[in-house]
Amino acid sequence: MHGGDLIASVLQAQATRFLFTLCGGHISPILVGCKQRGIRVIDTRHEATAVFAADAVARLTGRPGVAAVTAGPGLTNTITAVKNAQIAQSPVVLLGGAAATALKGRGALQDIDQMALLRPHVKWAGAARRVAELPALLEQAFREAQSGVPGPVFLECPIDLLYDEAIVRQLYGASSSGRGLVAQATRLYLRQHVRHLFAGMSKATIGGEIVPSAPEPDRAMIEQVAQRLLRADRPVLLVGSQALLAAHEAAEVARAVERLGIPTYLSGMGRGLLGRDHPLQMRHQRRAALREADLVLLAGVPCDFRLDYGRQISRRACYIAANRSPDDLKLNRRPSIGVLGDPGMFLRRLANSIPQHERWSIWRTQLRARDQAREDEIAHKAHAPSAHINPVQLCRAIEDAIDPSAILIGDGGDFVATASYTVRPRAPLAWLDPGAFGTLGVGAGFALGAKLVHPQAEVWALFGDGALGYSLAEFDTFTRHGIAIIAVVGNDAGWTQIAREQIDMLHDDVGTTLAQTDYHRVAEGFGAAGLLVDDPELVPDVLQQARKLAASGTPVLVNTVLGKTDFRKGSISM
Ligand SMILES: Cc1ncc(C[n+]2csc(CCOP(=O)(O)OP(=O)(O)O)c2C)c(N)n1
Ligand SMILES: [Mg+2]
Repeated sequence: MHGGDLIASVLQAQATRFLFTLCGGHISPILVGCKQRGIRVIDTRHEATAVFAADAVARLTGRPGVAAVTAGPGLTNTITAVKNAQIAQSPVVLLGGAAATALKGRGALQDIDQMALLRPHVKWAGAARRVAELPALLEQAFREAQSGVPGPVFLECPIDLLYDEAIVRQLYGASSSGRGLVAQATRLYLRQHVRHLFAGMSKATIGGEIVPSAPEPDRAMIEQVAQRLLRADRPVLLVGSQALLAAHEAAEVARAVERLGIPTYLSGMGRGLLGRDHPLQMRHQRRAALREADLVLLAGVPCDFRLDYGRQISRRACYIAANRSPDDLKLNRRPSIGVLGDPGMFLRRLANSIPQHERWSIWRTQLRARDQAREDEIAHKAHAPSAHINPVQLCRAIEDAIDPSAILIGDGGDFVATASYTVRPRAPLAWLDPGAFGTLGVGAGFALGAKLVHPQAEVWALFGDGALGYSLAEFDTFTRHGIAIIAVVGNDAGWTQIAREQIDMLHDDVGTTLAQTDYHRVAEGFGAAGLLVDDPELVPDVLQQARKLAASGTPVLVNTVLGKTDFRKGSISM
């Protein structure tokens, strides 16, 4: 076994099913080793896509997703996706190739200080310097990625640790031919160096699957929360991504939220937790609900910009937070009760510690009425006249078209924000967006990861035309690997979310306009199916056609020509 095989064996022991990559000479043995062990190697057209895909696998399975990229530019290309995973607290294991150990700092191809590059963006970074270390370091990477507050990790794997000893000897021997004293000394040094690289191989062992247990919330504190909750008249619950980290327990978290009976808002990976229509779930007017609530419970949601840095919660309210991160627990605002631990587990235990009883029905009815009023307003907006397709109307057509199995992915500005208010995820973990980093460009990678994890599901990637630019070349990946996703592009010929504010405030659209490009034809060029729709009347039929094509195994891009609306007017995030 060479180092590439060792890595592949560890991945196999960790039940890794997919390795996302873009090839490079530095990592070839990892790719070949993985293929030989039945791990599906998916080669993408950009390293960021590989990491985004690994991130999606992690979010949907609750186990680390894995990507391997080559040294130097391969790694620098991943940074945005790695940072996105860090901010989203997603356990991604990134393997990076590197220059040969003896050639570091000597001008070798693509040799840069990779550890310094990655360290600020990962939870843990390790560099292997001997072949025998590879299994233990990779196992540590898996442990670190998942424990406590999960996040991406990085393991640097120099090329001379990945090939077998004979090849490495040859590699070093070949670079030191000559008879002089210096050449002989170099050869001796290198021989020693190679011996060191391969020392201790007999002791290298491969351990079993690592599944760290979730950090447990304190029982006494849960009891305290329960007592406080029972005294509340107008409680509101927010459930965010962190409550869904244990993906296989999503259904139990959903049952707990139902049992609690608190009016609930869902965000991030929490969206879809209660299915398409649940009387407890509110979708609109969250700000007003938070202002009026006398108790606010944040389960895996930090008080960041999305909650106006905590200012949305009334000063008079009892504010309770459950979070794995001690920093997020008191970010911008100290909770009345802060419970450190897994928020999903917290909700489950809390639900078991309050007696079943119908509560808060007047409050719930009040919020429900307001929610419905906003729904009616949106329905009204869908009928506003528009030169092309009205985005609200399109999103409502998507809402009508998608299958119960659908997984939705959002990558874009205004169009995706509109979709997030109108298209309802059908089940837990059926909506993926970048998270708090707001990264454009996640779409193709997320769709790739989602379709691989759930091959039977309909995967709908909703793209702004601007955001699509980052993902377009991956239609090649979808075609080559038979990843039959459905992409719907809201083509408003511009970076509208930015243009809207820029024009209003600075009276200039410079840098924010795009062309009404034939993206469907680009997808066709890559071997996918492309559909164009400009007529609102035809939208439902075209979406059905897209579903049929995808069901028959063809990836599809639906290019929808959008008109203007004022649906998103006034919304801005800072
Ligand atoms: C990587 C990255 N670059 C730039 C931005 C800033 N940004 C936020 S929304 C947006 C516009 C998105 O345009 P599009 O995808 O076409 O969606 P639209 O708003 O037009 O519906 C931009 C450029 C970002 N969030 N991420
Ligand atoms: Mg746009």
